[in-house]
Amino acid sequence: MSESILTQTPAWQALAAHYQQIKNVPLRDIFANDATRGERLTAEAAGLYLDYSKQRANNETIRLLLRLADERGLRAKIDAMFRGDKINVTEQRAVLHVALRAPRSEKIFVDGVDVVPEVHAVLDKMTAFAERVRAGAWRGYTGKPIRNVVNIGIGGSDLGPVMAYEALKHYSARAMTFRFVSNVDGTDFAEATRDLDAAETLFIISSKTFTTLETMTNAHTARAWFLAQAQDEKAIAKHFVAVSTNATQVENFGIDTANMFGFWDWVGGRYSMDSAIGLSTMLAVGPENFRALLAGFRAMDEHFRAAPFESNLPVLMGLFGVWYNNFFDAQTVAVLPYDQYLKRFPAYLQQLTMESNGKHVTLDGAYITNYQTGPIYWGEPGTNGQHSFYQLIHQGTKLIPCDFIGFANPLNPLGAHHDILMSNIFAQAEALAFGKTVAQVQAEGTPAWLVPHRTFEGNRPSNVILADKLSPETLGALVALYEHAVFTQGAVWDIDSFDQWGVELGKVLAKKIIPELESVAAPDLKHDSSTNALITRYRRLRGRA
Ligand code: G6Q
Repeated sequence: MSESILTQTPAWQALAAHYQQIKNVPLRDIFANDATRGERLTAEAAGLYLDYSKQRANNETIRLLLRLADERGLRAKIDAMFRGDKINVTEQRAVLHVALRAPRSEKIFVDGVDVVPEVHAVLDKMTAFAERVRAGAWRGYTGKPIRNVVNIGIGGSDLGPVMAYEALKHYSARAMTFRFVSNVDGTDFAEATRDLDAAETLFIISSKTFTTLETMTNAHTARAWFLAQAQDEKAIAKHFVAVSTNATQVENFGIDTANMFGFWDWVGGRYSMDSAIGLSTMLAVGPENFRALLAGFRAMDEHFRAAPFESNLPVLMGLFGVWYNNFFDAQTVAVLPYDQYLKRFPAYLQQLTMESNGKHVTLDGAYITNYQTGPIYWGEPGTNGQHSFYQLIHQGTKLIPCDFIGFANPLNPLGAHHDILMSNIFAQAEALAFGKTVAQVQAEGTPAWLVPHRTFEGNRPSNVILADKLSPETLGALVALYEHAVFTQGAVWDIDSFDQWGVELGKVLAKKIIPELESVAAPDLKHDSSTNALITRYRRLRGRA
């Protein structure tokens, strides 16, 4: 297998040379020489305004990044995804989360079959079900309506639903309780159900494969918890529904497949929050808001597919990510939503970005030895982070590009709160970019010995994403923005952004260790000395020595 050739391409080489010229140019100077930059270096789509003027880039940088996108065949790759080509090469699958938000009139073919009617059939089934539950017409085994919904799933079958529920809580049915169980740690299930009445509780078992160990363990625990009260297996049909692609396993578990909501192998787990995996979201916010969410996704899809790259939000964001990751050697990206409802957005993005682009071989299987792929994503909602980790972003020795996300109109207007909140986004982005010079610090009468400590170098780049308000539409557009930025980067790095072989090894090893922990007789341990010693100590602490 040969090495990837990305770094030998003309655009890459030109960017490497250009980096040497621009790497020490302060944003302060760039802005001073260009009075309209803050208005010009912006783009807008699907209700989102992106200010990328505080990127360490000039016209030439942008020209070269766009050339890189062209050289890497981004346009053809976008078309291939939307067309339903099997671009997830290692799993031989199409990648069609965009079909989940296509209107009924669209036709998208996978293996000669138009998938859009199936998508809408599932959406209609979800709608009918959600309406019955929300109206109190779907009754539990004692005749009581459903008041509690517990989604059991993990990874892509959990992070999207949790994030969307939290993000859209303002629009949710407040008389209902929504809980999410993902961790195989029994505490997760115990705490999520301790105050719930089984007679009023609906479990959604969300698992594409319906074989995931954590989810199946939690699902069986839920079944036992429910039956301990209901005492009748026939009652299960009223309290358990499934979201899956695996009808056989759903049936084996004892769920009536009439209460199964399907999806397809061309929907990746981390790209599935707008498929039936979003059933908990629809139950919480109602079918109309769910469709508004899909419309937001769709608006960004259309923009990504049709807009010229120079004004294409996901393309620009993706390319700036490459710029810092590969030329400035930035290792992480901070995502900083200034909205409490988006508190789970960074966690959601971690899976979307890192499971997609944390890869070490190209699509052809060549080892990537001479450039970096996906960076580490992390973040917390503002303003909390300002009083903890922002210190390192402002004055540490690492470069951390930031994405600030904010909304003009609050969902909970309370006195001056919102202006205070938003002033912090603008102030942080300004401080990061322009800092505070030695001369400015001296002019404040700071003693000489303290001057270095109080100086801010600046030149810390950020995007500011601003929208009118956090609505289902805006959330859909925001998620699609990141989905497609991830796609753009995967296209440049020549990797499969849609597989996740890296999660396999640990799963296989855990399956091997489970019986070694459980067995009464001391097992013949054949691991390394560290793993053997840990297992032995655990067994002793559990009284199984
Ligand atoms: C996401 C991954 C992974 C997956 C979970 C749950 O892209 O594929 O996070 O979503 O492992 O899988 P199941 O839905 O099959 O239980």
